[in-house]
Amino acid sequence: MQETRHRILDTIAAGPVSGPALADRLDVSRSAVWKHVEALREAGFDIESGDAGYELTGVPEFGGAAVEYGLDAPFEVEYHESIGSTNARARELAGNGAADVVVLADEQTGGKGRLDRAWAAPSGGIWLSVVFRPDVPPAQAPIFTLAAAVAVTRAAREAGVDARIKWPNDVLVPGEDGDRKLVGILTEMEGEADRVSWVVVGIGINANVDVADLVEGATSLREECGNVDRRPFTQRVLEEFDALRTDRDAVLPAWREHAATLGQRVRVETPGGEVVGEAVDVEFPGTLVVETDDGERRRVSAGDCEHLRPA
Ligand code: BT5
Repeated sequence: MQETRHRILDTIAAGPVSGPALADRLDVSRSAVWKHVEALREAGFDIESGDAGYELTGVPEFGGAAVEYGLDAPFEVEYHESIGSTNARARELAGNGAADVVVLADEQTGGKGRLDRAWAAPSGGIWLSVVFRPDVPPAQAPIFTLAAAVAVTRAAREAGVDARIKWPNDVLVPGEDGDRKLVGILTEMEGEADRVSWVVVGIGINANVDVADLVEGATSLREECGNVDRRPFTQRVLEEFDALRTDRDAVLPAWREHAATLGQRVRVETPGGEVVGEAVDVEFPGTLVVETDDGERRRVSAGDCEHLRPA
């Protein structure tokens, strides 16, 4: 959000302040104050103007300005009520040089999973993509997928949901008839051999949506704990992700703590064939270590992972 608008909100959140006093404090003209207030009202902020001046009485439920307001992370948020895919838009922004921008949508009409699979994204979800430019080699990019999984898992657990991470990119909720998928993550990037140019981490959270509007095997926050307040939930995810993308040593310990995959018998479909065995660890930057039945330790850096019943 524009700096002046942010400061206006902060100032009038604490109580009414007159237009001239605001203009004075922010060192802008009175008509500029009026224009900013009008723009904020249009963005959904409730701003009353009484005898004592302007006062903030309500923050919009969801949207770009709503998520930016009070966000303790350096992201600008571009909001769309409906968009094809937030990842596609984020890639476009990344190509134009954007950094630390979040594309957020209420609904996606062409959401994408990995390998061009479709991602169901009806209205009421939290569909977002973070564009950033980390100073790391491309081979380390998987750490950001794991960081995103940790960030959402923490937010979901704080909301009271028994969320766990399935390697490499899902957040699940265990149920009587098996695990159900709450969140999917799609990381895309562009770079040279030694350095990433940009990374887009797409996070799809089935928030306030009916499971009937998703796919078989999916669940939602609404289903697990009732509707959530999407604004603070999204802020929580972005703040956690921001902390972890810079403190990369903290990612694996947190990931292990919430992992559903470790200790499980798994089958991983990798580009180089199938690996079956017990998932025993995860290593930087996101490599799964699988101990096969003949005692060999195989390291898998990408693939589709299935949790099997014990042999
Ligand atoms: C993923 O792929 O799980 C990555 C999903 C990433 C979605 C986000 S939303 C914001 C951003 N913008 C985008 O366009 N994408 C990202 P994968 O591991 O390939 O899993 C895809 C599979 O999950 C599908 O084939 C379905 O079986 C299943 N699926 C589809 N929609 C789902 C949903 N809403 N909830 C749970 N499972 C779903």
